[in-house]
Amino acid sequence: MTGRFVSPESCLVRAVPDTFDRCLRVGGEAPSVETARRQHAAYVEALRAAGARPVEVAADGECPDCCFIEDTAVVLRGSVLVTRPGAPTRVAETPSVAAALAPRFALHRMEAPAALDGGDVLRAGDRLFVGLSTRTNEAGAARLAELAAREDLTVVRVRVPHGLHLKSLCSLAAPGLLVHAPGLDTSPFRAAGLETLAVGEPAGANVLLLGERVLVSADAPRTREALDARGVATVSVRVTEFHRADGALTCLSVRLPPAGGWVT
Ligand code: CIR
Repeated sequence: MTGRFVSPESCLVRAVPDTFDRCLRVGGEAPSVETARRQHAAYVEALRAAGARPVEVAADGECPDCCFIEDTAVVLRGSVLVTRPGAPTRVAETPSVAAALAPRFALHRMEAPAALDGGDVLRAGDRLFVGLSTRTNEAGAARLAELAAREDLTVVRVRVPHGLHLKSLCSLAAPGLLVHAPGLDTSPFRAAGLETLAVGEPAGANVLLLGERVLVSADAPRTREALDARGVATVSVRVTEFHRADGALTCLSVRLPPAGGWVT
């Protein structure tokens, strides 16, 4: 493995728009904009407390899902792929994210018919696991693989059997430990040397590893206990309004590594 796992140097977050209650979601009750803003502020504070200096991109009311900024950008090493999100209503989110990244990273683009959401890309060392989902297609995965190869990163395709994104179903709780929802085929991850831990709580499969600590949704107390029992330092964060919008912890930020390191 080249490069080492590090704490993010900084991260991009995007404010919750006034239109957030019109976000895409499979069903259930619409999120409250006001509560979402309070929870977002606490999430940003948790990032700050973990040392991952948050930088905010302004909200865009024309894009109700814009706070799910992870879906718009995938960090490689010195460059970033600005995605073409798989939901048509989310495509307009990317220009302002690209503008925020441009001073620091070389940017790559993605053209139709390729589509990819950052929530479908899980970084583990030199590997990028990419979920083929309702949002990410083979052309999107192929574009990612082409760019990744230029930076000595390997792309491993994984079928997303249900749910929105690959990272709705799994995420890293430590550099070598994958937490995952039951029903996900973990063989590609085990083949890459990752240990796997099934967690029953749907909100538990998406945790956010930030250096020495891991953010866990307050809706996943048993997952937190299981991680604490393994000596993982967890921090509970309440993101109920983002769960209502089919989102979770990783999707609310793009983590930016210092040179030579990788982050989740
Ligand atoms: C969507 O359907 O696109 C948003 N409502 C949720 C996106 C969540 N993103 C993520 O998990 N990476």
